[in-house]
Formats: sequence, C-alpha cells, structure tokens
Amino acid sequence: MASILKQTYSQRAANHTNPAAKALLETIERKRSNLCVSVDVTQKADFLRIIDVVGPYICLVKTHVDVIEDFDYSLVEQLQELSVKHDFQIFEDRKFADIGNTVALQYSSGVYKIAQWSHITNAHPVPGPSIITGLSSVGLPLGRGLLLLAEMSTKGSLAVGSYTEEAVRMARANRDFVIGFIAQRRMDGIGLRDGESSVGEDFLVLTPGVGLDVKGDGMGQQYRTPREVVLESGCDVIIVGRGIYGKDNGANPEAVRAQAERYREEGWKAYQERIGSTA
Ligand code: 6AU
Repeated sequence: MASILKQTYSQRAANHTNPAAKALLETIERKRSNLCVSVDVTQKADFLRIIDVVGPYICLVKTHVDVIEDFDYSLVEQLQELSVKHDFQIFEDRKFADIGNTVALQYSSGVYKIAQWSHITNAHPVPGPSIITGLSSVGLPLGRGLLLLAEMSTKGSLAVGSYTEEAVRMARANRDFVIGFIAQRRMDGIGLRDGESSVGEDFLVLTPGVGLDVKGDGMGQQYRTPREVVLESGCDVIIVGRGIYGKDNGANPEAVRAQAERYREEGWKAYQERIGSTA
C-alpha cells in the first residue's frame, strides 16, 4: 500500500473505524477542502455570520465557545444547523489538561456540554494516559474523536522532543479514540520502541499557525504557508483563524469569503501536489 503521504483522503477514510475521523476525511474529499476555520470571536452574531460565509469552503469549524460573551445553548443549535447546511464537522478546541475524572465532567457537563455537539476535541498529554481514559469514557460511546497536542505552533513551545514522543505513544495505545494530533508535521515513526512498527497506522495531523500574509502575531504565534504545512510537512488539515476573518471580526463578509476561498485553494493544491494528482 502507498505511504500515507501519497494516499487520497478517501482511501484513508476507508481505513478508519473511528466515526469522527472517517466523517472528517469523507467531508474533506467530498468538498475538496482541507481547510478548518478557527472562529475566535466573542460575539454570537459575528461567530454565526463568519461560519455561514466560510461554510462552503471548509471541512471543519474550530470553536472556542468559552470566549463567546453572549453564549447560550441556542448558539450550539444554530452551529449544528450551519454544519448540516454547509456540510462541515465541528471541533471544539478545549485543550483539556486535567485528571481523568475532571476532564470527563468538563467534557460532558457544565454550561457547554461539549461532547453533545463537538465531533472532535483536543487534549494536552501532560497528565499522562489517564486523560484519554477520562475523555473516552464520555466521547467514545458518542462516536467522538480526540486529538492530542503533540506540538504547538508558538515560539518557545515545550511540546518537543521526548514530550512529543510520549504523546505519540499515548495515541498509539488508544487508537480507537485518539484519531490524530495537533502538530506541525507528520508523526509517523515518532516514538517507536525497538521492534515496533508504524505500518498501517494513520493519525490525522491538524495544523494551526497557518497564514499567507504574515509570519507572526506579536504574541508568540508563528505562521507557515499551506504549502509548507501540507506539502513539505505532510499535515492533513490547515487551521486558519485571523488570516480569514481578519482584524475586524469578519465585518466584511466578501473579504472573509475571498480569504476562505484562497486558503481552500492553496491547501488543496498543496495536497494534490503531495499525492501527485490533479484529479
Ligand atoms: O490562525 P490564528 O493564529 O488566528 O488562530 C490559531 C488557532 C487558535 C489557537 O488556539 C489554535 O489555533 N492553536 C492550537 C490548537 C488548534 O490547538 C494549537 C497551537 O499550537 N497553536 C494554535 O494556534 O484558535
């Protein structure tokens, strides 16, 4: 079988059993988009307007629901309606980081009830494997998927070296629920012990820190282009926030639409070049 880097998203979808991973890969192929838009705005109206505009160009919406000042549960229902209207998956970027019992409560309960509506969420591996036990006790019965933060996009990140290796080992031991990583490159072969092989393993790599016009944000964020991320580093999904909705919370829908289209095209072109096909 061809290396993961050369396989199409639909070939890879067929090899996944986790429903969230499968659905994401199928959506990417159907919409010819490996673009995830990160909608980090604080007002419900801005949030919904941006998603309705970018919806046709994306495979996934990434949220930070806890930054929305006028949040109420109707927002979740409207988000779900938009996900059906435009055919995208939902990823709440919660970055869980506590003991198993606490993260299970944070994931299932409280104001946001993330597991009820978010197909994918993420966690820091810092507490060790028990964080996966806690989250999977809630998410696995609902068909959800988890990404581990194996690396970060920020200057001076501590998620490097043996920390990254341990994150990959934790994922390998929990392949039913851990569908991939937030990382800056493919993790294939990382952290393998003597005699282990990563053949047949397929973790999705979703990559933030993507921008075409600037290299950073003055607060530690570092940007690379879709080409660097998808073609040179072998990542699967580009996560773009401010590069798409700009500095004015997406006030100009036409500008937001144009940027979404631009990033979708760049991400898809880089993927086609990677697999060696223009189909
Ligand atoms: O494109 P930006 O810089 O406007 O937004 C990037 C988004 C933000 C971050 O919280 C998130 O991506 N992020 C993450 C994620 C997705 O987990 C990890 C990381 O290393 N860097 C990063 O920026 O919503």
